Amino acid sequence: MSGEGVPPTVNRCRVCDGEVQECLDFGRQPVSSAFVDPDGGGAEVFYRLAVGFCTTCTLVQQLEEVPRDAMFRVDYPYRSSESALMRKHFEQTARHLLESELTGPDPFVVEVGSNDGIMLQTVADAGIRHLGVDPSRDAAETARDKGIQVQVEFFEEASARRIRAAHGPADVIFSANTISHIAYIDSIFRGVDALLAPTGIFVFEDRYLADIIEHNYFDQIYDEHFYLFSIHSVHSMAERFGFELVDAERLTVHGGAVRFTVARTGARRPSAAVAELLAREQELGLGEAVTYERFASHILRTRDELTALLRDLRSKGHRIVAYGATAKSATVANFCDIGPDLVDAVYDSTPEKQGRLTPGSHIPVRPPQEFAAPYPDYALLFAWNHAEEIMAKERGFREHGGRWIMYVPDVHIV
Ligand code: DWN
Ligand code: SAH
Ligand code: ZN
Repeated sequence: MSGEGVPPTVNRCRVCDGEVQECLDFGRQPVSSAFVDPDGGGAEVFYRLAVGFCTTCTLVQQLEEVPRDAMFRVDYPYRSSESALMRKHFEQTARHLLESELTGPDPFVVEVGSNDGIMLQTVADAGIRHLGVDPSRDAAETARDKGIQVQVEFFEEASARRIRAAHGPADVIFSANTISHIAYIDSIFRGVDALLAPTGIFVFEDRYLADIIEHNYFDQIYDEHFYLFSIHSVHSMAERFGFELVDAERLTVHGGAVRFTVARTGARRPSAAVAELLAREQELGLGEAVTYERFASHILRTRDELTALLRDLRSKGHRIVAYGATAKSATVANFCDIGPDLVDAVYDSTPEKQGRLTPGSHIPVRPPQEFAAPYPDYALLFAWNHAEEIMAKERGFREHGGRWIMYVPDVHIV
C-alpha cells in the first residue's frame, strides 16, 4: 500500500517454508498495547506492520516479528473481563468443555493466554483441575486473586514439557485470541504434542481471515495478530505438525472468529463442518493476490474518508473524542494519523490504561465516568466489536445529541 514496490528479500512461511508474498503495508507502527506515561519514560518501540500470504499453504502472516517480551510484559494492560459480552461468551465456552470433554475421572485443562481468568473462572468454580499459562504477570495476578491456578510464563515446547512432568497429560488445551499471537507456532505444536493426552483436544479461537476481509476489519491487523487464520491454513498447519483439524465453528465475537478443534491424527473423526467450511473458502480467493489488492484499496478508501470526515468536523468547531483504547485502534490511529489534534481523549474502562497516552498517537486515555462531563459532539468508536454494550451503557450521549462515528465496514455516522 505504500507504493514502494516489491521488497528485495524473499520471505519464508513460518509453517511450510513456502514463499510469502507481501500484500499489505501499514508502515511504521508502535507496540499496540504499550501505553505511554505522560511524564515521559522509556522510548517507544516501532516496527513495520506488513502482511503477506504464503503462496504454498496460504497462511497469512506478518513479515516483521515484534519480540514477544516487547508485547507481553508484566504490565500488559488488556483485561478480558472488561466486557460483559466476553464474560458470557467464555462462561458458555467453559460450560461446553465441562459437559462435553471434562467428564472423566480427575480431568485436567490447560489454558494458553488465560489473562485475568475470564474462561478458567467457571472451570475453577466447578472444582476441575486446571492451569492457566500467561506471561502477563499483572493479569495473571488478577486471576490468582479469584482462586485460579496460573503459571506466569510463555507457553512453548519447554514450558509444556514442564507442565506435563508436574501435572500429567491435559485432556483439553484451550486458547482464545492467543495462538494467532505466537510467531513460533512450531514450538506451540510440539508443546501440545508433549502435553496433550492421546485422545485429548487442542481447542483455539481466533479471528477469521474471511470475516476480516469481507467486513474490512483492517484494524484486526496489529503486532499481536501475527497470523490471520483461515480454515484452509489451519487445516494444513495441523497436518504439518502431526495433527488434524477435526472441527471448526464460526463465532460472532470480535467481528468474526473460528473455534478450531485439533486432535492427534486419526484420534477423532472430523466433523462435516470442516469439509463444508473448506469448500466454502475455495470461492473466497484467500490464496490469491487480487483478493488482498481489493482489500488494500478498501483500507485506503476508509483511511481517506475517515481523516477527511474528522478534519471537516474539527474545522467546523465540533469536539471529537474516541471510545475504547483497543489494541486495534493503534493501527487506525497511526495509519490514519489521528492524534490529539483531532481527537481530544479516548474513554476506556480499563484502570491500567487510564491516565496514560495511546501508543504512537499519544491521545490521553480517560475513565468513562468523564465522558459525560460534558458530552462531546462526536465519538469515534474504536471498540466497534462492543458497540451494542457500549451504546447501551452510554445511551445518554445520543440523547444529548451526540453521534457515533464508525469506520468499519465503511465510514458512517450513527
Ligand atoms: O486479541 C486480543 C483481544 C482479545 O484483546 C488481544 N490481542 C488484545 C485485545 O484486543 P482489543 O484491545 O482490540 O480488544 P477489545 O476487546 O476490543 O477491547 C475493548 C476495549 O474497550 C478495552 O480496553 C475495554 C474497553 N471497553 C470499555 O471501555 N467499555 C470495553 C467495553 C465492553 C466497555 O463497555
Ligand atoms: N484469552 C483472553 C486473552 C487474550 S489477550 C481473551 O480471549 O480475551 C492474549 C493473551 O495471551 C495475553 O494475556 C498474553 O499475555 C498472552 N500470551 C501471549 N503469548 C503467550 C504465550 N506464548 N503463552 C501464553 N500466553 C501468551
Ligand atoms: Zn506456508
